[in-house]
Amino acid sequence: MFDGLKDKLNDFRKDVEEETEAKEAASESDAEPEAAAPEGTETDETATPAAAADAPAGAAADEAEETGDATGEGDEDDGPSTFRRAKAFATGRIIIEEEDLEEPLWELEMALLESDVEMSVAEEILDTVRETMLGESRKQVETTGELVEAALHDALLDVIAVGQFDFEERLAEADKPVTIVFTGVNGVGKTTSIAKLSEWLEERGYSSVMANGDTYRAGANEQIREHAENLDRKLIAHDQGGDPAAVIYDGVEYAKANDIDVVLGDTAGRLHTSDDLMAQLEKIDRVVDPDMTLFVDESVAGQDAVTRAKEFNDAAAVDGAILTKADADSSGGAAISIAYVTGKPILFLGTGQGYDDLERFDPEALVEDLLGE
Ligand SMILES: Nc1nc2c(ncn2[C@@H]2O[C@H](COP(=O)(O)OP(=O)(O)OP(=O)(O)O)[C@@H](O)[C@H]2O)c(=O)[nH]1
Ligand SMILES: [Mg+2]
Repeated sequence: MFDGLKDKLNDFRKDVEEETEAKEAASESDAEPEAAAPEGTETDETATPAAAADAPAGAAADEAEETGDATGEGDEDDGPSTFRRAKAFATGRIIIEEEDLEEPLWELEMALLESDVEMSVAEEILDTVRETMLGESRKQVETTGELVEAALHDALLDVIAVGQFDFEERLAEADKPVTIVFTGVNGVGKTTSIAKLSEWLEERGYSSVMANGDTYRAGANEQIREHAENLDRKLIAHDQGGDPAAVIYDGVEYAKANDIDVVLGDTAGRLHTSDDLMAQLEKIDRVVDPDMTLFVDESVAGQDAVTRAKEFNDAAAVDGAILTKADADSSGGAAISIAYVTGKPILFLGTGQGYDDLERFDPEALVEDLLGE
């Protein structure tokens, strides 16, 4: 799960380590009296004015400019900076400066975008990493690797944990039955997730009934009935073409009459632009007034899943998301981006086709996994 992203985050750590090691080696040799380094510096210092004096030659002027670019800034801080580095090196502290991070941060940004992390989310991550690494906290860690890890940890957690709430606690506190409606585009795993969640609830002592609000697709009843039978759960279904709101309403009535804790209401896959189907969702909202609407999408859809999450949330006010097929996704961009972009948390990850393949989404555990060896 998300192995490609893991590798890329690890590359960032290596990049920064290499940058700082090179600098540390340089400041170490600067600090040694016998070091030959001054030679280069002297040449630079004499070369710059000389080239400037001989300005007429275009090439020489270019060269002067280049030299100026390369060492100009350095000339001003080189003394204090080298001194600071040497001192820091002697005391075992890490000094990381903006210029050390420039290249690795650029690489990190590219890596995040390649992994389908949404642009605004990637920028937020970079800002936090930059701030953390240049800020005070650098003094509390021992190695550059640890510093990078701490910075990435905070940056990732900040975006991934947006809006998180304890699903089980909310369930425990809510009046029963709790009605949960599942929505999302075709084939992303809504029906499968309902079956998995029904099993997840059973394991925690909550009874549930399934209500098939997908009266649109041929074969939808048969599919969900198979799950209900496998799991020995009650299914409420009407004929194809019926009113989805009426099916879920019946599910709620059944739950009330039979002391069932949770109603799991399926719906047909739809696009947020499909007016008829969106009107159905609104009707479900009016008639049933669900306690929660969960947006389901597949992790493998990456950026598309992020865009859809935003569109559905705008259209139907979702409470949280289930991200399926995480087992087949190497990039992890959707998992990282959805909460930040929608303000609504990812609550579960689908990690396979079995009924047990549903994991509570735990931002802290995910971040640790992403940064683990
Ligand atoms: N590998 C993997 N496959 C999954 C996961 N969740 C669902 N699937 C598969 O995805 C396919 C579609 O799942 P459905 O549950 O039918 O999707 P749906 O959203 O209900 O589809 P429609 O009702 O047609 O809109 C099935 O073959 C599932 O087995 C998951 O977490 N991992
Ligand atoms: Mg379905």
